[in-house]
Amino acid sequence: MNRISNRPGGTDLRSFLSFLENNHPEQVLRISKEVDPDFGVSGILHRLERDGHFRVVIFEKVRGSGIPLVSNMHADFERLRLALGMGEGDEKAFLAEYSARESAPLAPVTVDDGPVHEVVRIGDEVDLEELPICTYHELDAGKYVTAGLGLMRDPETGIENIGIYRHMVHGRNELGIQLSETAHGNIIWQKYEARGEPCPIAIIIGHHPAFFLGALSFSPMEANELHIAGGVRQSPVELVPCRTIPLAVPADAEIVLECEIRPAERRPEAPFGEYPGTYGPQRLNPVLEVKAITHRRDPLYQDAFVGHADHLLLAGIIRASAIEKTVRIACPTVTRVRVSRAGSYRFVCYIAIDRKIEGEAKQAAMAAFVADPFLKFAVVVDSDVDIASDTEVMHAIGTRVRADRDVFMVPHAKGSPLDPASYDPEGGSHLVTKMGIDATRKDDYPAEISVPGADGIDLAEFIDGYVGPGGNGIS
Ligand SMILES: Cc1cc2nc3c(=O)[nH]c(=O)nc-3n(C[C@H](O)[C@H](O)[C@H](O)COP(=O)(O)O)c2cc1C
Ligand SMILES: [Mn+2]
Repeated sequence: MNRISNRPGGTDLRSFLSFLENNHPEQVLRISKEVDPDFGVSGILHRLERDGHFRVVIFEKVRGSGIPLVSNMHADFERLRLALGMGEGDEKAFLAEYSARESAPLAPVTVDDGPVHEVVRIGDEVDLEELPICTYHELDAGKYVTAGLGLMRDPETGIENIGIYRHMVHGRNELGIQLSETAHGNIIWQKYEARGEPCPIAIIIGHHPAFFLGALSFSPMEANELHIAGGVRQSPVELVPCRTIPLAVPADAEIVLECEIRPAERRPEAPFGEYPGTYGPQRLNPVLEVKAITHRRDPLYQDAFVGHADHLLLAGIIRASAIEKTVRIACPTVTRVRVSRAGSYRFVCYIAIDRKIEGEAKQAAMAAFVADPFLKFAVVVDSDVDIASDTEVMHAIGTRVRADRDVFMVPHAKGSPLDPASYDPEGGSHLVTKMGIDATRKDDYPAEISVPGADGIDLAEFIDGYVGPGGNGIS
């Protein structure tokens, strides 16, 4: 494990970007030509992704705004690893480091002033049009803020909560919000709603990827994601009090929108292109009034390319950490857990176990479902199966599963309201059917083929210039 000593990547967005530009320039792409916020930004990101490029992209000039746009920050695993200050390590090492930091939260400290208050615009001075907010997919209902970290406080417990919730732009000082039934943010908002009171929410835009990783931690309602973000970036978050709402926000953010969710008001929101690769359906969703915009003198606006690597990888890595912790409690012989890219980092999870007794595999699958409501397929394999390989997992399913014995289903379970195969995808139902698959070898599994002595053969003795694995094996 590689711990940060002097935090070369800094603790805010701009310091991480300069760290990348100075030390890992291959990670950054600057586009200076003017780009259209409507499909222009997403068009370039989409083409880059299709060509296998996952750099963070700085759009220096987005039409209609004087503020640069930082996009695609979380689309590449190596960047997320660098964000934790890890010079090397695979996904398994990254998850171990992330989980350790998640379990060591740091309380924030309050400061009087900070860069995020260099410019303060209140009331009539608020104009969202100043920001380079984009339209991404063809049928999207409008422009969307896609990487705002929504900070709220539970009115009963006083505990702060953070999540990213998408915000459709309704007007110069009005936004929509989609609070999934599965999000804590939804429960908190409902508490204000039941009292008929406005729900204060500060939308934090532009921060260090380690802050994002901590703020999005998959943790119980009682956990405060501000503390976890401090733990994950290994430095306490400095908070400055908002000017118009009773919340305090990270002093080193780029931009903050101080908002209130108006009680009882609803407006049509979406369709919006979402992570399953389909549009989330239109719903009657709450409306936010933006009471103030505060930002740095030369702010950076950050977005996330929803439904693409940027969004999928960030959310997926965090989910794997939560699933692994829960599965380990339920099944001590677990050797590895992976949320697969093939399942949009949400729907499909592979679990490798060193099976000792019957029933362990199903126990592990059930634990995975308990940990993550979005998960729909949990596949459990033996520990000699490399779960980094979808091919090896499919081989285990193909050869070791007898469906009537090894598959179980959980109908009417809580899943993602964006699941295109839910009980009512058009209506945005979050009820789904989950499937657990025990693809481990059973006790009656026949002997597997092997060639005696193969491991001891030195191929160079037989083949001139043999160079071993990789390439075509012959120089
Ligand atoms: C780019 C991105 C966009 C997201 N959009 C939404 C959204 O619109 N609504 C939502 O409820 N969750 C969304 N999520 C997931 C939540 O942010 C995530 O589950 C978070 O941990 C929820 O926090 P909470 O349970 O504390 O409210 C998004 C995540 C990412 C990374
Ligand atoms: Mn939470």
